[in-house]
Amino acid sequence: MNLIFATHNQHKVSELKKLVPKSYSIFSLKDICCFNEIEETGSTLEENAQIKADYIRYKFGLDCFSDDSGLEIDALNGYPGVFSSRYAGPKKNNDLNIQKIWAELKGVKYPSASFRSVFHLHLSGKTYSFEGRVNGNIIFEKRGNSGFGYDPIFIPKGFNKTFGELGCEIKNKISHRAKASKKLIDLLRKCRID
Ligand code: ITT
Repeated sequence: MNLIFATHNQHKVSELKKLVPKSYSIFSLKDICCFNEIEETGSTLEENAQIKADYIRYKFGLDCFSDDSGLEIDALNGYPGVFSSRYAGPKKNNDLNIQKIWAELKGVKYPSASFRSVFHLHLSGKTYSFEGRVNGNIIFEKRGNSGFGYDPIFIPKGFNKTFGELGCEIKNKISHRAKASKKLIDLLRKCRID
């Protein structure tokens, strides 16, 4: 089955390709020649996930799913959350985002946080939403080169290495995106689409 993933983020695409069974083919926005920036005007992950999936459904007439995700830090009242990609400004600079988080967390010992991912799916005239979450802690140095975004500063609960150090095989067993993907695949299977 072909699945259109309404994202421009190639890291998300490569994770999804490893997360879904081989019988599913994932196509990104680039693959369908959609290069438009979809404005994320929502105030929650749920709203932005819906905005991205709706854009493709109604502009291109295609079923698809989207993922809006973010890092929610308890000591920052859930920020950067929905602003995770552009926390330090609209240029979406990952290094600056991390620097800003460290500055705001100054003095907080081993801050707790979670990654949360919300998927929005359009399928045969119906819509569905799935959530995945992984809890952990933030560290004040970058460790590991695997993954993307905040992976080098996030240690998932039960581990002593960051997602950046653990690599995609372990991340894909426990991550927020892995949990949301599992719910997506379960639903597609229930609808007997595979
Ligand atoms: P699309 O909107 O095109 O999907 P995006 O990167 O802008 O791509 P989001 O709006 O969902 O995606 O922003 C999510 C940001 O949260 C992302 O850019 C990372 O900074 C961070 N993030 C989300 N999931 C992550 C993960 O698994 N590991 C590290 N950082 C992550």
